[in-house]
Amino acid sequence: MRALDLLDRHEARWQAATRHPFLEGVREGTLPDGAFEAWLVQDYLFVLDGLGFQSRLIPRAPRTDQALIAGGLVALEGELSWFEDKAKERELDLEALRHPTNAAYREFLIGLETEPYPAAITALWAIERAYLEAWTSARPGHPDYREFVEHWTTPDFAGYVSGLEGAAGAALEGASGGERERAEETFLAVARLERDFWEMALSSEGGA
Ligand code: MP5
Repeated sequence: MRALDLLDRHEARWQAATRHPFLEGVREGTLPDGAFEAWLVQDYLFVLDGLGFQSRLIPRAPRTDQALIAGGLVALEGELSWFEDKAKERELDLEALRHPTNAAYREFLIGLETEPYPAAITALWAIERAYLEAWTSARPGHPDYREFVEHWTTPDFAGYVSGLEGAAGAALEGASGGERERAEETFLAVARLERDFWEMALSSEGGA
């Protein structure tokens, strides 16, 4: 099973994760008041949780994948500072509570630590690929949000996602049947959590 096969096998659920009225609102500038701010604050907290997940993945990754994941980790740390700047510009308080949807995503990330490596790297690829596709669908983005659209659609970011695709593909190639099943389940969980994250933001209950 290649990582890309998962996208074909679960096309409808992947679409729901990466095409959403929230993203149309980003493109058209028609988001309800507070929705973008709710997303921004919650996503900052998500990235903090991602930093933990990704740092714990490095020691158990094969040597061939460690530089890729470590590079992603450094980028995540830079992204946190970027979020802090953006929050300041918009006068948003990042000391918010996690919305239950975000808390569920955090629990999922923590649970990945006990999943086999092929499932964990498939999940990381799916998380990043979801954002690449989602923000691409919002291109070029309303001027109020354009820099966010650009952030997750750069050639560098697309290159990182394809590096993860290669790593996930190689891990799945050598995986047992049981490990592949776990990878497919984690992929589906990412699709569901990503869709729920947009729903959370659009309902503006993100705690901003
Ligand atoms: C990403 C994110 C992308 N920031 N938020 C969610 C809910 N899903 C995926 O991850 P990164 O590490 O910010 O590129």
